[in-house]
Amino acid sequence: MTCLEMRGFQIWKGYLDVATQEAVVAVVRQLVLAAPLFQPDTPYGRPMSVRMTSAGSFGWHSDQRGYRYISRHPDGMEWPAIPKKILAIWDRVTRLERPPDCCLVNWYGEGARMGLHQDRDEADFSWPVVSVSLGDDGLFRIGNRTRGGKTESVWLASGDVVVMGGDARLTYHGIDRIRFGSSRLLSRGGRLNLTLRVVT
Ligand code: MD6
Ligand code: FE
Repeated sequence: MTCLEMRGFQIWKGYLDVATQEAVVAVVRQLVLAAPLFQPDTPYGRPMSVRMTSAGSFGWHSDQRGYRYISRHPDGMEWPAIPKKILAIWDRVTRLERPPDCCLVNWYGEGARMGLHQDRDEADFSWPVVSVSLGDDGLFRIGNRTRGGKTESVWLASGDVVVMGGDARLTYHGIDRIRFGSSRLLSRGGRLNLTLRVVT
């Protein structure tokens, strides 16, 4: 297996084999039945193009009141537990004793994107964030620790795992676009990205 290193991000190409990708998609389908995808507004009042939900003790949310973690789905139900199959990926790639307490699920349909952002709503930036890509390819852009400056991009394919830790933990990053229909993993197309975080 090859690991690219880009600006401190570890990019594990092909980390999950197809059978594991299919098994993870199956548990994400169950998760989405328990905690439906929703389309949050940015604090600036515009809907995000990505649809999302979460598992774990905390779920990520955004609305007029800002970006934050909340302990229940916006519809009122508890977030489902993080599936063991997904926790196993965190264990294997980080070898940390502590499990994550949030798995954010992002679904990108045709035309969806995610602007350059920092992940900084967590309490302790010494814990890494791990992301798992499933389905269509996504163009991942990596910038700097402050806004602006030169960036570098890499296509993330289904089964790729990214670890953002250490000096890269507060680096700006985003998804410029997806190649809709490039993968056959998800029956209706699109891209799933799971990010595992330690929140508290
Ligand atoms: C995405 N990923 O791949 C968006 N965040 O759809 C992220 O925002 C991300 O890939 C933290 C760590 C790794 C990531
Ligand atoms: Fe992020």
